[in-house]
Amino acid sequence: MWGIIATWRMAVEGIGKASEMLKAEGDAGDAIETAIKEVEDFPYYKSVGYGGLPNEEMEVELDAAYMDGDTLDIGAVGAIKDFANPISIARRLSRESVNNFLVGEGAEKFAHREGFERKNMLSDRAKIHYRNRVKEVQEQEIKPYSGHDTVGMVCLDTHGKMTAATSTSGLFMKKKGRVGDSPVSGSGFYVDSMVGGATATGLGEDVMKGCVSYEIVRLMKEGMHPQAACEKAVQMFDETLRRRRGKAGDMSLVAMNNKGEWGVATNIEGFSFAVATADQEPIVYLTKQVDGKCVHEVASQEWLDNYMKTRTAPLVEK
Ligand code: SD4
Repeated sequence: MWGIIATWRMAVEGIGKASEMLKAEGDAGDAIETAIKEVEDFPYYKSVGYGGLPNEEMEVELDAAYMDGDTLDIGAVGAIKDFANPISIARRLSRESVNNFLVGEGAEKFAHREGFERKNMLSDRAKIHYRNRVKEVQEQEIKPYSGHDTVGMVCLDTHGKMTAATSTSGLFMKKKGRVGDSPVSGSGFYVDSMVGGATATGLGEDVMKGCVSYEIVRLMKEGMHPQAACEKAVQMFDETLRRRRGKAGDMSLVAMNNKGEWGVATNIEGFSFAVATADQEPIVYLTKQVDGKCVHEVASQEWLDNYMKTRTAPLVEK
């Protein structure tokens, strides 16, 4: 058995590439890194890698993480600038015995010394988005910009090895130095090859309050199916936040266990995700809430066409 699941429609091309590697009995680490790089390199996704939306100071600061579910090795970078593939730097850091999570200048120094590709990650489109947003956002509380989506993946290879990985430009207009849940173990991701893995997208500040990815893996370890584990963890934590704080930020999680079974849960409308396994070609699903329950269905061709059209449409400066 092999499988890979990822947050958001944008992951599907990467998942396609990873599938070919997994089919050929490739390694879950190589497959997930390839898949995430594909998303990082695509200029029209404005929330991951090149083309990602900048912080308040118009700088693109990126967060990424990699976890090996066999050894439990973790590598992560926070608020790193000017490198093409943060995921590869995170994976490289996972092989160090200490200093596994580096931020800002320290992360950049490490990446430079290790010979990772430098790149100015601020695209012209992102500059237009920034200038437009400056006009809108003044004095408003910063929320994850709609369509501002972290890519998170969980992967299982034919050898039974599992990995998890994330990559994001975080919240649009975040403060310089702000780091979200995505590079934080247990919050943005977690994986244990003996059980399974989970990964999150949404408001990092809230996901971190509940270590939601770890909670899902913990529930799967108790014997729950990934779908039941995702539903329970997301629903309970969403309720907890509403009860204790009066509101809950966006929170969407996907999970896969070491049998290739998967699940999803979200507290928003219209969350998309992509899955491929030995039994199914890469498919994009969309979620919707029905009677308070999160259900998912295969995305229609019309939805898929419209997705790309809106992502690549010409941008006008307001
Ligand atoms: C963060 N979780 O930095 C990320 C942002 C995100 O959909 O996933 N937005 O908080």
